[in-house]
Amino acid sequence: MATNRTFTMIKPDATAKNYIGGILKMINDAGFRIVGMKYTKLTKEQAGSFYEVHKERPFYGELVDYMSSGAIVAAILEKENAVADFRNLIGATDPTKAAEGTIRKIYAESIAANAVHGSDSDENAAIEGNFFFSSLERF
Ligand code: 3AN
Repeated sequence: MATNRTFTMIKPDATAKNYIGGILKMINDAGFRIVGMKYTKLTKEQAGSFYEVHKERPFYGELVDYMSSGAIVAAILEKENAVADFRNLIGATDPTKAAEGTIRKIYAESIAANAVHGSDSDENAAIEGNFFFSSLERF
C-alpha cells in the first residue's frame, strides 16, 4: 500500500553549487512538506552502508566515493503518493534522459552526480529515513 512519505538527499554536486534553495523550492512547490531535515556529510563507511543494495554494481565504488565527497541534505518528505510523485519530480537517473522541468534535468551534472536521491519504494523510504533520523528527531 502506498504511504505518504519518501526520503530524499540533495547530493554533493548540488550542495557544492548552492542549489539547495532552488531544489527545496521545487520540492515545496510540488506540494511536499518537509517533516525532517539534516545538513550533514557522510563518511565512506556510512555511504557504503546506505548504498549496500548496489554493492554488486560496477559503479558502487564511484558512488560511495562521490556520496562521501561533500555535504548533503537528507530529508523526509510528506505528500499523498509521495514515492511515485517524487520520482516524477526528480526525473530519470541519467539527466540527459530526464524530462523537461524535472529536478535532475535542471540541476544534475551527470548520471553519477545527479543532484538528488529519491526512494524507489515505500519500504526503502522507511529504511532510508530511519538511516538518518531516529523516531525521536521526527515531528
Ligand atoms: P535512482 O537514484 O534513479 O533510483 P539507481 O537506484 O539505479 O538510480 O542508482 C542509484 C545511484 O547510483 C544513482 N542515483 C546514481 O547516483 C548512481 N548511478 C546509477 N547508475 C550509475 C552509473 N551507470 N554510473 C555511475 N553512477 C550511477
